Amino acid sequence: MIGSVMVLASVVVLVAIVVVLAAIALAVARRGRRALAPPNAAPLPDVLVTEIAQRPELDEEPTLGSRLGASRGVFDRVRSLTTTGAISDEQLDIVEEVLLRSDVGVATTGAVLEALRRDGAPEGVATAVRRLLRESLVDQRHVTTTAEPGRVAVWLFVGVNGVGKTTTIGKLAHREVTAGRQVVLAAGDTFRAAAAEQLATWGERTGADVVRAGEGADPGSVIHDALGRASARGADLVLADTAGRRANSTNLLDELAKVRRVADRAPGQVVETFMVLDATTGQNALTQAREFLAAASVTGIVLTKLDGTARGGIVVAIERELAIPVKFVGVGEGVNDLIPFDPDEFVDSLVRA
Ligand SMILES: Nc1nc2c(ncn2[C@@H]2O[C@H](COP(=O)(O)OP(=O)(O)O)[C@@H](O)[C@H]2O)c(=O)[nH]1
Ligand SMILES: [Mg+2]
Repeated sequence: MIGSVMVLASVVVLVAIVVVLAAIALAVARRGRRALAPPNAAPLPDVLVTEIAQRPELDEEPTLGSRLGASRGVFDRVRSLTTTGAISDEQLDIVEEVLLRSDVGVATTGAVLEALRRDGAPEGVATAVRRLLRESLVDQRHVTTTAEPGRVAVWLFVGVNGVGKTTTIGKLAHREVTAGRQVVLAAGDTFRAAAAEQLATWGERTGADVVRAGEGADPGSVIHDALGRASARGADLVLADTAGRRANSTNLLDELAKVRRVADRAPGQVVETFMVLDATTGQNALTQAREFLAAASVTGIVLTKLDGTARGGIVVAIERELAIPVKFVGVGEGVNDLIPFDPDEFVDSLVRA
């Protein structure tokens, strides 16, 4: 008995000695490494002057939250409601006013208020509003980039003058070229020469081919030529611009339908028709959209100028009332200022504390 205790004690002592020795060895090794470290470099001068002859292009990717400041501001009062559980009439009034000011529309506002009256806000008012707005947005917003084998995918852009069609095409060209696709831009807005010039500039900036014709040329033939070129060069995608107005009695919507038929004929295949809407026009954007929807089979909305409006809630109104997904949002005039729309990020940007 005593013997085994002594054996155990000596084992413990031995282990302790080994641990102490290992610690000492480690400390010595560390000091040795420190000693080997190079001496400090020469001290930096107080002022470092670097001359940049040309400013490098900043490839900054904006986030939705960083550009939605004005729209988020509208929700300040909702965010400051800290109540949980039953909601007072005054609080419901605040929610109503905020939602209407943000332009989510009468229908969505009514639905949110009804749900709050019925269920209260067990998780807090702001969180409940966030959830209810998110539920008003669609989940499916896939963007198709490929056509059937042997055909060239076409994205057609429609919308009234000045909403941002050409700029959006430029930004998307950059995006797609960066993703490794070969892109051809079709200057289908032949209403005035400047429109084709603008597209040509985007082509130069982004490395996309541009097919254009003179002022007043038939837009259908420009699209046709662009498809021919894309097909001959084995390009992946044609981005087709269109005019947002007509000089004479020719009906704009009839012309769009014709352009679409040309674009969808082999070797082309229209895989996306983007209706471009200007967020700063608020509910007017919805009225415009309804007119176009009848003529063009729109597959997605691009909502531009979200950076310049407090009415960001228009996204909700659009999706609820048109049942067409917002696929991209424009948040500035730069080449990177286009973001694939993410509904969770969007409602967080507005309502989350
Ligand atoms: N702030 C801001 N301006 C934009 C955005 N998209 C387009 N624009 C500007 O809106 C104006 C009209 O755009 P443009 O592409 O020519 O419109 P189009 O007539 O539909 O082709 C231009 O000055 C663009 O720079 C955006 O997302 N944010
Ligand atoms: Mg244009």
